[in-house]
Amino acid sequence: MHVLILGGDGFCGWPTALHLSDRGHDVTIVDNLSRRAIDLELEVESLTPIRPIGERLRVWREVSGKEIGFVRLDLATEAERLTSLLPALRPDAIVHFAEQRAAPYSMRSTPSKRYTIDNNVRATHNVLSALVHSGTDAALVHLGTMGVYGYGWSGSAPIPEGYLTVKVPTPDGEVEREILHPASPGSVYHLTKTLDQLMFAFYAANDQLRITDLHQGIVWGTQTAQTARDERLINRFDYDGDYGTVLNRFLMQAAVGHPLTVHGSGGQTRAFIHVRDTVRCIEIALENPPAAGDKPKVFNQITESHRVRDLAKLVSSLTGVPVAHLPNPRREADENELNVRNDQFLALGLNPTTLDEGLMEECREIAGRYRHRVDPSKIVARSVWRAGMTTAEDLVS
Ligand code: NAD
Ligand code: USQ
Repeated sequence: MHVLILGGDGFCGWPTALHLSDRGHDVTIVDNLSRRAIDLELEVESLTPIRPIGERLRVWREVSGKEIGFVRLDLATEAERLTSLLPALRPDAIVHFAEQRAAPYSMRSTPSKRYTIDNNVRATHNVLSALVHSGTDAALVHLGTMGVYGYGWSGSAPIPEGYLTVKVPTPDGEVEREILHPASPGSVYHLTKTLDQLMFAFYAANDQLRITDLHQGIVWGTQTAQTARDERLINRFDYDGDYGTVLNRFLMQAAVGHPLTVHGSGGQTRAFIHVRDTVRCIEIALENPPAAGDKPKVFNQITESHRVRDLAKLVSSLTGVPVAHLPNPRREADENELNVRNDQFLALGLNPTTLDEGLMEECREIAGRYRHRVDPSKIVARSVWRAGMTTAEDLVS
């Protein structure tokens, strides 16, 4: 297959591009390198020393003998260029990672809220309209989020894979309808993913586009078999308060001896997946596209669910670093249950990497090895969901 990887310079996109190339697919990355620009804006760097995209691609050619193409293009602002690129490249499939993906960054300021909406909604819509207007028959796989379902539902009813069957009262009784699970976004970033879902439903129905939406949990880990082949292929590891995700942050904090930054009680339950399973799930999704005319196929791309405080206890017990309960900078339920269905990927052959297998390897090989690169001033989360919320820094200042 010829696969376009939109956002292929990022944390999930880069290892996916290498994995698919290694499996014999012809891969082209499309990215505007905005994530690298945001690092400069935030004055922070990946914990791991990521190399410029040109060097990454040269090294991959050196170690694998395989070529990955690269097009620098902004999906949100260069719609016409994208529409002419598709017939020129003739992809069989497109994987769409290219969005601003940090919830705290999306809540940081009014400009960052606007940027997140403008970038994500326009990028997704431009991809859909370019497929239609260029007459390109490529299956689209999009990286969505578990956060579209939200975490505020009471009780422990399982979260289905995208759709719910509900009974709707009629004058004569009731009828059954299949609907998208109600959306309950917890940040402007998550809001953009709920808007993406509606765009997918529309374009699948109106233009028979073949779309798969992967509702992915929090990704942890760093390396895959391919990114580990040369240090210059190393994957990104975000650790700062905006882009760092919770488990990787705890691993980095343990490596530098910083108390583990649990927000509030740590009763938030979230779904997780190792980056090695992310790349495998994407391959499975590419092999199993919906048919033209089908509604978008939704998979819950997760392997385990955990409470934040339990993860902190686990990392603390492995490393001896204490746990700190900080004021929560976000507006979110302090405690929630989470029971997620993920039957489809398991049935299609996913063999998950569990926390028990991967955690210590991550601590030693990545967090420990690169701890000298941590800027301690970037560890505590500063972006707040509403003006006036207390942060950890208010307590010490
Ligand atoms: P990332 O920020 O590391 O990568 C995103 C890439 O997209 C970057 O290289 C960026 O430069 C590029 N990009 C952004 N806007 C673009 C635009 N307008 N045009 C071209 N390129 C653009 O993010 P990630 O962690 O790799 O996440 C990838 C996708 O997976 C996102 O859509 C995210 O919402 C989703 N996801 C991530 C996680 C996670 O824990 N990292 C979990 C669930 C879902
Ligand atoms: N948290 C802490 N301490 C920290 C960091 C986070 O307690 O130092 C808590 C947060 O308050 C939250 C939970 O951990 O309750 C998860 O936070 P996160 O930053 O790890 O994850 P989130 O903001 O939800 O976003 C990440 C990715 C996003 C993806 C999402 C999947 O950045 O792209 O969509 O995970 S999900 O959470 O399933 O919606």
